[in-house]
Amino acid sequence: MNAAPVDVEKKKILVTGLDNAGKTTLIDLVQNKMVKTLSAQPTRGIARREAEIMGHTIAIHDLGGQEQYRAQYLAQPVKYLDETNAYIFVVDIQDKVRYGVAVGYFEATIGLLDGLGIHPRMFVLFHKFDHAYQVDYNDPRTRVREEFNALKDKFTASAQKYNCTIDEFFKTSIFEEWSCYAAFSAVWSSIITRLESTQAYLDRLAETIPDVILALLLDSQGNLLAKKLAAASLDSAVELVELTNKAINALLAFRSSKIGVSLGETNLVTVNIAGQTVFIRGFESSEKPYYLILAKKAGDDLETRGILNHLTYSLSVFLAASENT
Ligand SMILES: Nc1nc2c(ncn2[C@@H]2O[C@H](COP(=O)(O)OP(=O)(O)O)[C@@H](O)[C@H]2O)c(=O)[nH]1
Ligand SMILES: [Mg+2]
Repeated sequence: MNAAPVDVEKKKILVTGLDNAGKTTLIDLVQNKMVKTLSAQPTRGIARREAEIMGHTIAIHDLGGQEQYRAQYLAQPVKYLDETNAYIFVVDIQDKVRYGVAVGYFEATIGLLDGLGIHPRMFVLFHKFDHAYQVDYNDPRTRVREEFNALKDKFTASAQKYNCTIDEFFKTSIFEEWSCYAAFSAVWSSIITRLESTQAYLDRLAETIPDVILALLLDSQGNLLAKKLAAASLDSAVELVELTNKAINALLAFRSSKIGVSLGETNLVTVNIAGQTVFIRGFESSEKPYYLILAKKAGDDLETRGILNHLTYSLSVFLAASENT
């Protein structure tokens, strides 16, 4: 179904949504913290940036959502939509007045993609899921959750009109950075086959270790390549999200610290976060650096170090073996 990619190494992600949805802020966040930027070429109404993930060049096209630009894309669909591998639609969940306009724009774009025979992986981000909105969403006395679900149904129905399926919906907020990384991590995995198998491998590895709460695999840029969460062992999903967020931030801080630089690729640091011990272990595969983050309930550190050595060895062999797939 997908348009055959001319260059398998190159992938295109299209990010659209109304103006003020938060697209540029969101991409800036992910790009600055996570992705190795190759280029940024802002132009009027469209910003194209390139990033590199697992040997793939990923072009992120940020389509401005102002009315004048929307009309422009819709009039020249081939120019803007061609060869899209993943399509991200960003909705300002706090902008209730424009829910209808947003769905209309989404549907018009899906229609054009379908007309061109392009069927990308599709993601809808309910963005700005924070502050007062989040409070209302969690308050059963308001109707916010019902409104949210009704909006989600509208997107699903719009996609179905063109026999398209939305791969995943996300609630994102720049105030919960992890929510943004998780959404983009799902997008990367959907278009890079190697990441799907890496995820399955990490799942299998993590299942063999007792008491693992969290296992994350990141590349040297901090891109989340795979994640395994044992939600059941924590009190709430919120706690887990916080732990993950802190672990990633600890890694990013560590990487830019003096010790992080001098220890190089065979480093191991431990941090105590929210009653858990978080191990950050750097390793190499095919001369490229990776990080494995493991969170466990405090216990026998020596045993965990042994486990980490075993895990990173397995992962480095696996990553090297899957290099050319
Ligand atoms: N509350 C909240 N505001 C956000 C979030 N992301 C972006 N914004 C704000 O939304 C406004 C529009 O953002 P921008 O990225 O320019 O939107 P764009 O037109 O879609 O590119 C800015 O004032 C941002 O600071 C978020 O997650 N939560
Ligand atoms: Mg913008």
